[in-house]
Amino acid sequence: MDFLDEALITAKSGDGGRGCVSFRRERFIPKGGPDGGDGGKGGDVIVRATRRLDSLVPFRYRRFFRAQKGQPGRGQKQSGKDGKDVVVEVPPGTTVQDPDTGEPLADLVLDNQELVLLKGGRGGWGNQHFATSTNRAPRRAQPGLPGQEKRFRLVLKTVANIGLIGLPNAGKSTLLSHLTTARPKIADYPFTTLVPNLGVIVFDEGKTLTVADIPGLIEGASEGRGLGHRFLKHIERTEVLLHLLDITHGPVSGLMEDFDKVTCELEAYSPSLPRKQKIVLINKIDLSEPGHRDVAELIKRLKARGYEAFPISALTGQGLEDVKRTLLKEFFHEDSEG
Ligand SMILES: Nc1nc2c(ncn2[C@@H]2O[C@H](COP(=O)(O)OP(=O)(O)OP(=O)(O)O)[C@@H](O)[C@H]2O)c(=O)[nH]1
Ligand SMILES: [Mg+2]
Repeated sequence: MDFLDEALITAKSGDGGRGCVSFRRERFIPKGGPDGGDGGKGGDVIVRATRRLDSLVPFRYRRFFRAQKGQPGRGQKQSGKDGKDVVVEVPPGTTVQDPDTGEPLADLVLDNQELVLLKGGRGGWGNQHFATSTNRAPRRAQPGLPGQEKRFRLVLKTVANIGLIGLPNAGKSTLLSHLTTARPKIADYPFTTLVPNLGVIVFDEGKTLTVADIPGLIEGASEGRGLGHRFLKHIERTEVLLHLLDITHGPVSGLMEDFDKVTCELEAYSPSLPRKQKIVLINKIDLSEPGHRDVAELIKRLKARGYEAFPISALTGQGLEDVKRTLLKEFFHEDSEG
């Protein structure tokens, strides 16, 4: 899968057009006054979010964005045309940063949200503005102001309602493929998922929620171990996290350790992450014997810490109706019976 979540671009706004030096020429008026028009304004550099894009891949092929120059002014007080703006289209969820300081300059979350990154140069005044009582024939006009050139870093942080987290191999991608039409790679080894996958859960009445499946987290992820840290930013904007535990990692104490490990990594990455609404899914329940004591004990322990937990099988779909109902309630304040 082609995925790119960071890109560097250079953009330049248009130079202003220069003002014109010109004098009126008409029959019977031998010495017409100055009539040089103003130069047009240079085009702006605009960044705009569009839902048509979902990655920064287009920036692999185009890194330079230049707005048009303003046209020079002309005689008969005609102003030059303004230069055309250049629009840098990005997927929703993109932040624009200063590449040197990392300072955020823009955060584009909504479809069609836009912002002027660089203003075009103002056009120069034509000589019509420079006539005075002592100089009725000024030969002076202004050049336009130059546009600005600057580099920007684009960083895409996925905008999903729900984020899937857990250790590698916990079954996150399997769950994504069961809940949504996404078809991520699934395999029985850790780090199957290398880049985030997105899917959409469609409920009755056309309600939808987007889900982000990120690579598994391991201890030290927030310091750069494994792959997960690079992708934690993709769950920053989610509202609910589904935390998957693999029951086959049992006993209960081991599973609670798994849970804490992942929570610690989230905390180390950003203190606000663990405070997101979190629902725990005890996965691969089809592999444990029915009514297993561990499951009940685990649910009890998680509940004591304030978490709702559901036993599920991402593979067979067992228990997923309950999860969906809970999500419906959480996001749409709805009780859908049945
Ligand atoms: N029996 C059973 N196997 C499951 C279940 N969920 C996932 N698996 C298996 O567990 C393995 C890992 O599943 P993935 O969905 O790739 O796990 P992941 O969490 O996305 O793993 P990474 O991408 O490496 O982080 C695969 O062999 C799945 O078939 C389940 O509910 N029951
Ligand atoms: Mg995966």
